[in-house]
Amino acid sequence: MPVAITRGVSRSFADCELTFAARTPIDYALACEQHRQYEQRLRELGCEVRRLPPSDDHPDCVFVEDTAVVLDDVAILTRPGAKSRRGEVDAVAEALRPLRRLEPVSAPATIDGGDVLVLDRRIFAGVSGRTNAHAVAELSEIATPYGYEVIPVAVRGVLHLKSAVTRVGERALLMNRAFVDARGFDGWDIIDVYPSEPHAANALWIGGSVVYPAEHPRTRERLERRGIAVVPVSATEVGKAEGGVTCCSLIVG
Ligand code: CIR
Repeated sequence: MPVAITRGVSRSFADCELTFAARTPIDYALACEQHRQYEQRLRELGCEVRRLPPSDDHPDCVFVEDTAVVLDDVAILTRPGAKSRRGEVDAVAEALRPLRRLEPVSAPATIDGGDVLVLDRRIFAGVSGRTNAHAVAELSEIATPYGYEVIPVAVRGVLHLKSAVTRVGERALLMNRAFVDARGFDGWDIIDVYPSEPHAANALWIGGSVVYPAEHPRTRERLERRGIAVVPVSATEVGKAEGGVTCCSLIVG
């Protein structure tokens, strides 16, 4: 049974980092409720959810995805691009320790897990405002001996690579081509987000289904027309913090 590491919503969530979005009020109670429902969907899809307590000193701590890159044999501990987020890593490392060998990246590398899309033995690493070339080199040094190939990808106009492209099936990707160049993903069946839903590319593929924000109904229709089983969740509050559904868990298979 896969383990899903999650972390509760910080009481300081409203002070989250923002890069592209304008700050709008976040409803803390609603954020907690949506997070509970998200965890429940993960359980229904066969995960054992291990929830870490939130940290009030770390507004963005609910976004555990950014603190590690979990591969089959090793977990790479990140050094997040936003200084305010670096202290989030230790608690997640403790949760990962019984499950994986741990390898940290070190300064001057900065990397957020949201920039790392693992597609079988290929690791696409978004070079973004958060993830730099030093980190891509370190990732490659760590992962290559385990049989992975690390491929840097430019990301534009959005926070992370996985805000631009995620996996939604054995051979299918969901993408917004305005944010990432599709040519790096030759051989994949690419489903485009609906044009009026630019932030609809972040989906969590798990247990043969896709956990997906209810806020993108047109793109959801596109997924369903392709035969993809969609499990909707409300993700309005994490969306206001520039987060999505992959960001709120680390799946350890
Ligand atoms: C941040 O700027 O770091 C958070 N407000 C959002 C992080 C979202 N994480 C993700 O997409 N993996």
